Amino acid sequence: MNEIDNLGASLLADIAGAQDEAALEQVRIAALGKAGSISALLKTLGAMTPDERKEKGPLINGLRDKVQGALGARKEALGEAALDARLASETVDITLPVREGPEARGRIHPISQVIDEITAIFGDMGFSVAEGPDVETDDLNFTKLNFPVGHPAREMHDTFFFAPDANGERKLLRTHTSPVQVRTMMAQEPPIRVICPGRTYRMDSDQTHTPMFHQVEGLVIDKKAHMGHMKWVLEEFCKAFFEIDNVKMRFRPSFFPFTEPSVEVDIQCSRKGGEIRFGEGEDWLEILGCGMVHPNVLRNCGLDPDIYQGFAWGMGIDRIAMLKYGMPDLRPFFEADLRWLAHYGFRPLDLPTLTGGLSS
Ligand code: 2NL
Repeated sequence: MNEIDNLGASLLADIAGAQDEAALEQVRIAALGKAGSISALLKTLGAMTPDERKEKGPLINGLRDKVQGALGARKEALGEAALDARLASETVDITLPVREGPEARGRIHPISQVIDEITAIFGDMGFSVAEGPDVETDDLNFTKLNFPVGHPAREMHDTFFFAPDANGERKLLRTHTSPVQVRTMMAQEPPIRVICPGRTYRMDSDQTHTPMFHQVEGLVIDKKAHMGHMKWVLEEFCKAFFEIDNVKMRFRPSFFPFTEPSVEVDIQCSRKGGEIRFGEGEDWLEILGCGMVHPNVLRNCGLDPDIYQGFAWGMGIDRIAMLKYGMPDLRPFFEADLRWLAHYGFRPLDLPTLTGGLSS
């Protein structure tokens, strides 16, 4: 055996004996590194005679290739063995429940949830959603809606008015979302099908009233929209919202300045053991007010009452949220108590849809 064969045999033995990648790297450096044994052999080629080089060159280069190949193969084998060992030691228990990420831990406030539910229901009937400012003009909040001078809502002690501006105009916090519907009628041609959810304000505060609360109003304007359509729309809404197949509804004559005729609507319910259930029983619960849009309101909004007619309704979101989800007190709605929200809030990824279930 010559020197080259000896070196080869010893390096191959070292490679086979390396037990991990670090040990293998040491063998590689000792052979092929700057001061390695094969590198030293390669350097001797330069000083050889051409005949000598012709003989030794292929042997030395062959040795280098063989060692490089063996190093590569051993490295791959060690990598696979390391992975096998890791797989054997790190088992995953797939029966453990998945821990929630931060995006799943937040909660949707019941008011937002109920607005999303109402939007899903009326969206399915072809309604769009309109929003408007909380700070309104007296004209849009009252005058265009046929409120007479001296109506109680126009009293200083019932509504939050701002100080008069340079023109003497007093802005106010809207007392209902009707001004959004007024804006809609003034801005677009019928047919109109729109719902307007949002914050509203009245100077009122006790167990069942907060100065800021939420309303959703709806408006339909067309050439032949009539009270039969209104009853159907409201009945379909109540069934979908309270997630019941049938519900009796009672339409009682009432009065609003902006509708004629005006109606208050009750839905059938049972009150047993302090629990209220809809679509069964002999009791009634008032749920909303509605009516045919007053001709004066149509005219004030630039629509000809001899061509167009329609219906509108309004209801309190906070109130129907309390009724649907059995929340006894209105005040925690606006106290930002995370314990309350953890109990009554909704999961952010469970968006209400008619097909997927509104509140599942
Ligand atoms: C209630 C009653 C109601 C309306 C709101 C309305 C809006 C326009 C024209 C005519 Cl632009 N009407 N809205 C109509 C009837 C009743 O609300 O008890 N809300 C809590």
